[in-house]
Amino acid sequence: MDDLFNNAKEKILDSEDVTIYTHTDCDGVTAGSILSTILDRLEIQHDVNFVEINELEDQRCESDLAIISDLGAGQDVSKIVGPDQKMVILDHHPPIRKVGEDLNFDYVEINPNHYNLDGSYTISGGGLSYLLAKSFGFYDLSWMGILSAIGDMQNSMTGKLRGLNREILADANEVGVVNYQEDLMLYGRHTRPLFVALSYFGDIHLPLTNNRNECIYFLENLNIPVKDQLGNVRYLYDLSQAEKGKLFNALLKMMVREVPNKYIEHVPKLIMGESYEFTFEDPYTSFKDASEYSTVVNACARNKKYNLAMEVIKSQDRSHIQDELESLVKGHKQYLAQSLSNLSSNGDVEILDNLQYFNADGIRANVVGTIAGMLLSNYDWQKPIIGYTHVDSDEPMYKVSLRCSKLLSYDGIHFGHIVSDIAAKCGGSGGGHSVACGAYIPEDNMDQFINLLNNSINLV
Ligand SMILES: [Mn+2]
Repeated sequence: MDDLFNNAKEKILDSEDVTIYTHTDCDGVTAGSILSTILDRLEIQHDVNFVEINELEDQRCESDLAIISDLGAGQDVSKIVGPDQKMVILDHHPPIRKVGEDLNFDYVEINPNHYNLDGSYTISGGGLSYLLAKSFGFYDLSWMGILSAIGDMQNSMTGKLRGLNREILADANEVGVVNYQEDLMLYGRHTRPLFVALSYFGDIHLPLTNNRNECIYFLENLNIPVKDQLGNVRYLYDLSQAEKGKLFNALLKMMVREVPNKYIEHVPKLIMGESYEFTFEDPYTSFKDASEYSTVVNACARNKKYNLAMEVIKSQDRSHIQDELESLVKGHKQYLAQSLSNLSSNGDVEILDNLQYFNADGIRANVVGTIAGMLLSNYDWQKPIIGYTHVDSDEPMYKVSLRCSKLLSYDGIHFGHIVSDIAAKCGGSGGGHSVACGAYIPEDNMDQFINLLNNSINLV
């Protein structure tokens, strides 16, 4: 792939102005931020456009060069530029074009799937954008490659980054922008009190789930103080290795009791993994830990504040956007909590033999997946859960989001593949990760989709 990156580099150096088209999720926004930073440093004029997958084909570029990131592999890009213009495609999704396929213009397409590398777990759109930055010697941007990988859940199978992501991590570690360590996989390392983080922990329902008092009692029993000597509440970040070890053993014991035998060997992977921290950020902020940082980017992106998200990533000094950012993140959390409680109080989750589902109309399509994930521990974690909601389209269409426990994927089920097959049978399209994926399904075929999905898996 080195040759391809050099080819892309030449195309950039040959251009007076560039238009970037990037996806609207955390990976896409981060990829756009990396590309924009490269062009800033080269003093090349450029625009960044954030586009949904179904909007890409309609884009028309006026610049010398179009760069498409975290998108493009699965779309017809032939009308975006004309014969006198050039194109660079940096995408990790399954490609529809073969290597070297002729288009009407000069282009280079870089896609790990062309080299038998699985784009879901080995490199993200932002990772590819970083490798391009690296060809200019901009190693300091490697931390953004890590942020995009985590935002894209590239670590979801093993709890660790692997493949080309690992090489980006090595760069980031070497230039001193990212530290990583074996750690407990509790979300909120720097921003959630430990007992709160514990109450949200896990793919599976535990005695601790949504029960803060039980969590405090559990920690006290382990001699892990909930507050320090000054009376400040403690975070996972504050724990000693010995305390983390005790917590690991206790969680392991508790979780093993809760899962069927076939899952037991996989339980440690739910509890332990790798954490990634940005060395230049302050502790106890939303920006220190990569997964917490990705939540901030997602909160911006899902409220269509793409430029704000890009500013967060590109500028170290956030004082001028601090207030806007805080209220946005707070509003986003409130929206999620409100949507969740509306659904729960209406008892709107239907439970089938192998599947549970809810109609999410009234909830914004781009947070239905998040909501589904949050609902999972309240219902049956042993079955996947899907939510669906109407989206704007020529014909009446649902967007479907699926989430399931990692234990199901460790046991060999890949819902991204299953959903992709079934969506195609129902006149729609879909795909994604083993534990988090989605589809677009014509309204009239939604019942068929649910039935086929329910029948295609046998979890008992
Ligand atoms: Mn991506």
